[in-house]
Amino acid sequence: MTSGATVWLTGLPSAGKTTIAHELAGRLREEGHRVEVLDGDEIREFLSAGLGFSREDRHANVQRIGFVAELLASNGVKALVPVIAPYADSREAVRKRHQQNGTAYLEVHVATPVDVCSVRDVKGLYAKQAAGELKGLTGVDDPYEEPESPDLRIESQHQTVQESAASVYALLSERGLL
Ligand code: GGZ
Repeated sequence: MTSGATVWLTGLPSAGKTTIAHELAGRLREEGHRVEVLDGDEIREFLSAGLGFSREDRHANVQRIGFVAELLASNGVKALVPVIAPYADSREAVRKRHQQNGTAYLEVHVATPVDVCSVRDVKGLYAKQAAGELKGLTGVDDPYEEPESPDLRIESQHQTVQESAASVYALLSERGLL
């Protein structure tokens, strides 16, 4: 069985987390790896249905996703997780759970600045927030605690999606996870 691992891509809305995860997933699948992308947006429809965006709900969401990712990773799957995960203690709890189970865990900070994210505004959330139709948008009027020592930091505004995905691929390779 090939090595499983969780790769958590944390960052602001529209930072590029999901796009990078799917690009990387494609490359890994082509090479025969088993891959699952646990996308925050999709997960919220099912596993985290009913949860909102309070600190408590975001924490619960991240713990649920972390639990599933660890199950997958411990069974040889590359679990790619493009989920905001704005609170450092929530992320640390997920990392700890992986460590306790001896499962590989990599934190990738997709560090696109908020001014770039708000121009991209893939889902129109920044515009809604600016228009007063949405409150508590991560990075604008809700906290995002930047990772202090991620395994990798990606400046997505300075490189292509392919280059960003390649840097995560290189990290997996360096760590002996491919
Ligand atoms: C952040 C929000 C919000 C607020 C809705 N703040 O880009 P999207 O739109 O499609 O995916 C985002 C998703 C964020 O869910 P996560 O599970 O990644 O977040 S967390 O880790 O904080 O639990 C975003 C959308 O939900 N969304 N309102 N106020 N993102």
